[in-house]
Amino acid sequence: MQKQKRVAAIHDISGFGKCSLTVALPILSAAGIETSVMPTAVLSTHTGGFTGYTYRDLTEDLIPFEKHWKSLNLAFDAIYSGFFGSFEQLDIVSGFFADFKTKDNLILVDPVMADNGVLYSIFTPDFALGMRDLCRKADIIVPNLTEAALLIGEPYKEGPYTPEYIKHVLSELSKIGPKQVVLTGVYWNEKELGAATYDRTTGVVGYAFAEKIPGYYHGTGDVFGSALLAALLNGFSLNESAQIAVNFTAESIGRTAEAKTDLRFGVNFEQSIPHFLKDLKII
Ligand code: PXL
Repeated sequence: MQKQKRVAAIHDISGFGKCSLTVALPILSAAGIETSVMPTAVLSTHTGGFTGYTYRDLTEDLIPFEKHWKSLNLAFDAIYSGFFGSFEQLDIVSGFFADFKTKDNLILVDPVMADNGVLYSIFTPDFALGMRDLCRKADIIVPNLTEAALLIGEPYKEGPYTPEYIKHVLSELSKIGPKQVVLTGVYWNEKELGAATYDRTTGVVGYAFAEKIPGYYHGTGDVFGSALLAALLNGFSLNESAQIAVNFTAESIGRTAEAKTDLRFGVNFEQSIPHFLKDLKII
C-alpha cells in the first residue's frame, strides 16, 4: 500500500463564502491526502463583494507554527500557498519553503491577489512584486490571467484570447522560475473555458476546457488549485490533472448556476466530490 501523502496548506480561513482553507481542506482530504493547515488570516467572509467582514491577521503566528512543525520533524509531499494576510507573510512563507523543501516535494503557489483585471482592494502594487519573488521558489504556479499580467509586468488583456498570447504568457511566467505553469481563465470563444499548462523541461503546452458558464463565481480558483494538487499527488500528469480540475470546477459552477445561488457564496463543489473521486480513480 502506498504511503499517505501530506500537504501543508497555507491560506486564510474565510468563515463564510467557500474559498481558501474551507475549500482546500475538504477537497484534499476527500482525495485521501492528509492536510495540515497554516492559516494566514481569519475573516468572517472573503473580501469579494462583501462589506463589514472581520479580519484577523495571523502574521505573528506563522513563524511559531513553522518552528513547532520543524521541531516535530514533519515532512510534506507538497506545500500549497494561496491568500496571504499581509505583505510580511510573503517573506515568512518563503522561509517556510526553504525550511521544508526536499528533493522530491512539490511547492505549488497560487499567487492569489487579483481577478477580472484588478488587484484585490486589500493589496498594494508592491504586493505583486513580492508575489513574483515568492513564485521564483515554486515548482508550479497557478495564476489566473490578471495575476499572470501582474507577475510578468504587462497590462491585463481581456478575453477571448489567442493561442499565441497564451503561449507568450506561459513562457514569460516560466522565466520567473517555476518548472510548470497552469494558467486559468483561458478561452478562445464563449463556448468553452479552462486552463493552459506549460512544462519548461519538455516545452509542451496543453489545454483543458469545459463548457463556459457566464458569471463570476467566487472561490473557483481555490477549487481548481486544490483539485489540481489532489490529482498531481494521486499520480496524474500535469495535463490530466488540469483536465480533472477543470471538470470538477465546471461541474460545481454548473450546479451553482442552476440553483441560482448568490455568486459571492461560492460554488457547490461538495456534490461534485463523488464524480471527482471517480476521475481520480479512487472509487
Ligand atoms: O479566493 C481567493 C480569496 C481567498 N481569501 C480571501 C479572499 C479571496 C478573494 O477575494 O478575499 C480572504
